[in-house]
Amino acid sequence: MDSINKQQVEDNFKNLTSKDATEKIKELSGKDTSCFFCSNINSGKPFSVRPMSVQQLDDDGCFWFLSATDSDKNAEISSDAFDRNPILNNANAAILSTSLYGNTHRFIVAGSRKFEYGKGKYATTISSFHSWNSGNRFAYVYGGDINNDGTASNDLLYVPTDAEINDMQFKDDYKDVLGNIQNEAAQRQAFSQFIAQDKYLRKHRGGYTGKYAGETPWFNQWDVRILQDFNLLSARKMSTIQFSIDIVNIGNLINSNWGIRKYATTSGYFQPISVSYNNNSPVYTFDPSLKSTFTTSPDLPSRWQMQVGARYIF
Ligand SMILES: [Ca+2]
Repeated sequence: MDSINKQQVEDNFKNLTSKDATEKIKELSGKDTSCFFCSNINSGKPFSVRPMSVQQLDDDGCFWFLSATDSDKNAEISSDAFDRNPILNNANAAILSTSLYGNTHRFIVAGSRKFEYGKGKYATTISSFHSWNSGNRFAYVYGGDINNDGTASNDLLYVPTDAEINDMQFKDDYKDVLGNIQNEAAQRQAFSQFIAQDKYLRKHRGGYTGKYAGETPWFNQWDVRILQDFNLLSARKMSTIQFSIDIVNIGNLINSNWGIRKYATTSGYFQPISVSYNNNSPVYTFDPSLKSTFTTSPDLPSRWQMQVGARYIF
């Protein structure tokens, strides 16, 4: 549309300001119940628009989109763009980064073979499916609003050097999750050891972590299905009784250390260290019981499962 406006001579485009702009906005919004909200971001992406419904327009030309009914739409816009947007300074700046979603690599091996024997009376089918996946993305963020923008989950973590850790103030007599009192020295030492055990953090000491720069370890899953057919032959037709066994994540059945998933967090926002302010000075707390970035998930993807079945085919 902008290129058309530049070419044609009709009077259909005009820059308005102050009272004239307000009056025109009122005129337009009074005619229609919806409009398109345009975001002209500068990240190389096409011009984007979002349909919105105007609820009210005040005398200063301000639109009000809030509604008394709640469909979570307004909250979703706010949370995704702000609360769940790990940043260094300005959450409104559109900066391209690694996506939180999707695994970068996946390798799959699948196969199936049917064995027939007993002069057609029996058949055994063995199927195997094995996949290897790169890990899920997550962001290292503070547990606390260190940049004071009103959100305590969107501030990317700075990885201090040991000298800088010595200058950080930790909350004395902090009680960890196990109920033990941890003084400043214990938290400093544990935080330094935590950084040292993390492959990404120890490479970025003296700098900030990247948005969704964390990646959980690769994981694999091996599934097996066995079908046993008993063919019942008669003069008129053949019917089959079939028994099946499905074993999901059979590697974990063979060895409890196989087929497991490791996570830093299930939310995508890992907060290893917390921060609050005391007279404008940051005060940190680090739980020394946190000794490694990744823990084994206790959820079903880290377990083996079996299903048995039977069916009559005729
Ligand atoms: Ca913040």
